[in-house]
Amino acid sequence: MRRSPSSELPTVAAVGVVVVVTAVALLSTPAAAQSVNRSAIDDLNEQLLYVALPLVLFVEITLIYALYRFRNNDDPQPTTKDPALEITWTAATGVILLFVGLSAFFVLANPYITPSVAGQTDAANENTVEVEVVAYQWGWEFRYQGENVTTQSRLVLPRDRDVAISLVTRDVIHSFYVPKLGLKQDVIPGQTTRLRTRATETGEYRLYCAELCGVGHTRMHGTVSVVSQEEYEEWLDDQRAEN
Ligand SMILES: [Cu+2]
Repeated sequence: MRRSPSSELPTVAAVGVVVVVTAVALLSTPAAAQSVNRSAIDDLNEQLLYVALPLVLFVEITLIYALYRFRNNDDPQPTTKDPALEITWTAATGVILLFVGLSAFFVLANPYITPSVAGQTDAANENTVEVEVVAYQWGWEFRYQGENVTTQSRLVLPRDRDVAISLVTRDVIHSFYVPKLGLKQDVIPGQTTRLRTRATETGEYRLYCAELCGVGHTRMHGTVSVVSQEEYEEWLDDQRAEN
């Protein structure tokens, strides 16, 4: 007995989705994140990918199958009313949107992603490294609070310690952007904006200005070096000796 096209369609689409999702899951190896900020953002991306991928595949496979299966259909019939089906797809869409909204909300509410959530005093404890970043046309200055150390272009941070960064500008709007550490914050004239992080991997990370700020904008970059606690203290001593 020949099966009707309508019963073949979901089966073909579902099998295709399972095969492709399994292949992607097996091939992808998650890389370690370089900071708690980056980790929160990567985890969200991954969660949303696992929701989005099956949906995209289901729709595409269904479309391709329907194009092929009904390619010689000279007598198309209008679809019949099916309230149960309509309620199902409306509710399913609602559940997916709720999941996406809640996932994003919990990442935004993370005090490392939105430092103002925790309040300024809550963010700083005695073990927190506090740095003031001064942005200007066209460079970056870093002032280590309580250490009497100021540097240009190069921000050195200890690994596995909380860092509270306050940002001000001498002139126009700039934006402090370190993609590998998941950090991005506008620096606005007349305001102090904030960032909070804890780097978890040592290394050299590129810092960019992400706000077009004049003819020297493309030169407005720097380095963020994440080092061990011992190296950090040695570095601070060297800087004080140089001053
Ligand atoms: Cu700039």
